[in-house]
Amino acid sequence: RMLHRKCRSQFYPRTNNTVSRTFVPDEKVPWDIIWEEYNPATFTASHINGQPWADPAITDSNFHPQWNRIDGNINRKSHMGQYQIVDFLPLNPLGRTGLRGRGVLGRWGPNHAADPIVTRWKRDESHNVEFHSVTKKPILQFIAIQRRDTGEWAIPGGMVDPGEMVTSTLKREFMEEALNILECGSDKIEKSNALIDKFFDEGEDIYHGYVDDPRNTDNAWMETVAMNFHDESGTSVGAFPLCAGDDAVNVRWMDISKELTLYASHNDFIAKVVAKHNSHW
Ligand code: RP5
Ligand code: MG
Ligand code: MG
Repeated sequence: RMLHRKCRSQFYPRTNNTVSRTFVPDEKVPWDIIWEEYNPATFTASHINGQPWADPAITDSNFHPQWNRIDGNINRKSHMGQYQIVDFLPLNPLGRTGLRGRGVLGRWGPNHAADPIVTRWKRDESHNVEFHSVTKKPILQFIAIQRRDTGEWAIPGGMVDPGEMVTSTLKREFMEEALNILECGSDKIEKSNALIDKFFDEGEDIYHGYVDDPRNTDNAWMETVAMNFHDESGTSVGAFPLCAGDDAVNVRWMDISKELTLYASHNDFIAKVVAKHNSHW
């Protein structure tokens, strides 16, 4: 069973260390372990109030969420199966996080994202694939962005808009965060629309489920669909100029190995891509 860790750090992110989580030891994470005195603080960031992407307060008399369902065009189903509702609030399927409320997340319950993992082989100046000196395996690279919120490197993922197809989110978030068409849109990319469409049509499923995101709480959590888009020859998207945009402050091709320390549980998704390609780790 998966054990979440990044959502049990001492302070809740983006609060200048003003919001503390109750310390939850590993063995007390599962809800079925009885912990009578467990009474964490409740925190929902005030800036999410009234945002079009956020749910109303749980006490709002006009709010009638359909838990565990497709609710209008909002997907309130979890990849992890049915989640419980306790005292009118969804319960994090992985267990305790030391904080109630929604934190900075918009939705009560699952918040759905998509993660495009764009890869190519690492090559030398003569365009030959590079092999690792110890493992003798070819080295894979993926497009990583540096997140504005925590400064950590991550897959350029983002939230699925209401009613949006996940396949569209994967492509849209990649274009926004790694290619920044609006500000850096080069000729090369503009002339490559059909190529980009085709590239994003041929993804491989990597993971769908819970993300160990530092923003998770007892009542709101991140889930994702991660897909791998691989440029085998390194001549299509693998040769595009990169430009950080939206919530990314930096973007680059990153060599893949087990030394990576990425945001949330992104390392685990990258490890699955490595297994598919039998590349260096
Ligand atoms: C992570 O947060 C997901 O895996 C995805 O990469 C990301 C989506 O949130 P934003 O980038 O929109 O903040 O949990
Ligand atoms: Mg984004
Ligand atoms: Mg993002």
